[in-house]
Amino acid sequence: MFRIKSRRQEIGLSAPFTSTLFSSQPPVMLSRFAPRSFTSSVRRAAFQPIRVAPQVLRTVTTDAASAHAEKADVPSEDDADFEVKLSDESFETYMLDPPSFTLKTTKKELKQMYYDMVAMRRMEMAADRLYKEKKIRGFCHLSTGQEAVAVGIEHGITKEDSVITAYRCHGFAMMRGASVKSIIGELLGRREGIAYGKGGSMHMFTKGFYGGNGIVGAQVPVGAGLAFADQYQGKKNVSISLYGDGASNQGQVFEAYNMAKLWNLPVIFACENNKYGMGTAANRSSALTEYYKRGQYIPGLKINGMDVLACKQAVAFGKQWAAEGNGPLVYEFVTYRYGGHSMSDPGTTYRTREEIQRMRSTQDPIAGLKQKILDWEVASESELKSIDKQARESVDAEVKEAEAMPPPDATPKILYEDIYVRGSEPEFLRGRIPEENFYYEQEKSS
Ligand SMILES: Cc1ncc(C[n+]2csc(CCOP(=O)(O)OP(=O)(O)O)c2C)c(N)n1
Ligand SMILES: [Mg+2]
Repeated sequence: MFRIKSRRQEIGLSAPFTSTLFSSQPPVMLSRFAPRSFTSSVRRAAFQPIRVAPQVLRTVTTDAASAHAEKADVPSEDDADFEVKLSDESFETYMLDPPSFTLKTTKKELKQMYYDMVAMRRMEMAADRLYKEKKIRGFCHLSTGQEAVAVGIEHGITKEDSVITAYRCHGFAMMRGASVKSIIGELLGRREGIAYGKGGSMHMFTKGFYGGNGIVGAQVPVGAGLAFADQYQGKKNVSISLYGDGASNQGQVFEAYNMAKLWNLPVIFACENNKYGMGTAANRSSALTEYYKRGQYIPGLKINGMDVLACKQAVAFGKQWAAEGNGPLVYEFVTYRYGGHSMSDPGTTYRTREEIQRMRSTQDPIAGLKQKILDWEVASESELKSIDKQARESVDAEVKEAEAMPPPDATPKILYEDIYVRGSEPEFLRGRIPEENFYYEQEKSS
C-alpha cells in the first residue's frame, strides 16, 4: 500500500537531496605505535572546530505563488468551485502516497484565506508595538512569516477537530475562533483576555484549541491524548499536534509517536520547521533535518509551508486519512519566521539580514496568495486593497478595545479562581488537604 517514492522522483526529477550534515568519520584510535606524523595529524583534526555543513537545500519549494489555475476556469460566482493545481514540488513523502496535487477551491475561500493571513499579521504587528511600548510584559513570540500554516490548517479541518501548539500561538488561537480583542487583552493581562489575563502570550485556549504551551515539546503527547479521546468516543476527528524543529528532538515526542502508532490514533504530528530553534539552526541541533521522516514507522509528508493552499490540501488529506482509521502521520511544514525567536531576540545574530530579506521579498505567504488571486482574476487590485483595509480596521479597532479593558482588580478572589473545578481537587497537594482550600464565594457568604 505504501510507496517510498516522492513526487519529484515520480516525475523524473532527481532524488531528493538528502542531508549530509556532518562528515561522520569513524573514530580513530590513537596508538602508541602509530607514526608521529599520523598521530599529529589526527591530533590536529581532533582540535579542529566541528565542521558544520552549509545550510542544506530544502527539497520542497517554499514559493508561495507556485500553484496554477486556468483563468478561464474561474467561475464568476463567489462560491462556485474551480480547480487549482499545486506545484509538483509542494510535497515530499515518506512511506506515503502524496495527497492529490489538484484541489478545489472557491473565490470566496481564497479571499477568506487572504483576509485571515492579513489580519493575523496585523494582530502580530500590534503585539509587537504594544510590547515595545512596555504594555505587554514577559514572553511574547510572534509568528510573522508563518501565517500560511495556521490558516491552511484551519481551512483543512472543522471546528470539531483539535489543535494544540507551543508558545507561538496567537495566530492559531485566532484561527480557532478567538477574537483579536480577547487575544490582545490576554497579552495585556486584562480581565477580559481569553484566559482572564492569567495566561499571557503562551497560554491561551478556546474551543478546539488546547494552547499555547510553554514547555518545549510537552504539548505533543497531549495532542496524542486528544486524539485518543476522539478515538475512544468514536468521533471521526483529527488532532493536530504542532511543535517546532527545535522541539522535535525531545524524548517525549518519540514517546508520543510510539503510543500513537501502537493505538492507531487519529493525530497529525506537525513540525513547523522555521529553520531555527531560538538562535540555533536546524542542522546544528538535529541529526536528521528531514522532520517528516522522523516518525520512522509513521508515514510522513513534507509540505510547502509558505503556500496556504498546499497547507490546506495536506491537512484535509490528513483528516481523511485519520477518519479512515489509518493512524498517525508526521508532517513537516517548511516555513520561516521573519522576527526573532521572541521579542527579546533581534533575530539577526545567527542568520543574515539578506536571508530574512530574501524570504520576505520572494516567499511571503501573503504576497504569494495575492499574486495568485490577481493572476486568476479572483479579485481585482482594488478589491484586495479593500480587504486589506477591512482587516486593518477590524484588527485595529479590536486592539483599541483591548487596550481600554480594565486591568484585573487586585483581590484574592481573582487569585483563587479557576484553579480547580469544585470536587476535582487532588486529595493531597504538597501536604495540603482539600479542607484547606480557599473558596472565595464560601468565605463571602459565610
Ligand atoms: C523543556 C524546555 N527546554 C527549553 C526551553 C527553552 N526554549 C524555549 S523555545 C526553545 C526553542 C524551540 O524551538 P522550535 O521548537 O524550533 O520552535 P520555534 O521557536 O522555532 O517556533 C527553547 C529551547 C523550554 N521552553 N522548554
Ligand atoms: Mg523552529
